[in-house]
Amino acid sequence: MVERLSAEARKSALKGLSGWAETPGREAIARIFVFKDFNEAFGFMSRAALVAEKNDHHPEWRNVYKTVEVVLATHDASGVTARDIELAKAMNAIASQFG
Ligand code: HBI
Repeated sequence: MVERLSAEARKSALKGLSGWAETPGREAIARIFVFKDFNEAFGFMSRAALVAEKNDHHPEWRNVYKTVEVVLATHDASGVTARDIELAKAMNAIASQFG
């Protein structure tokens, strides 16, 4: 079972996660990605989905046209864990491949 990060650990992990922030009122982290168009947004989601499946750790996300809103938390730990930080880093890397 992966360990829930303390508030302090969450804050320091976020320092290395460009664009991500804690969600108010819930132990989770979130980012809004904006792409050129739907095609790129969905391409991002397709690649991120494969990483999520490989890691058995899945995002809570919403796509409206070229925007993808992502919230990451570890349900099993009722908070943010290293798995969320890892997936956020992977998502940032995938997003950086798009224009
Ligand atoms: N994804 N975000 C998230 N949090 C989880 O606790 C989780 C998951 N994907 C699969 C998963 N847990 C499995 O290990 C089962 O616990 C559902």
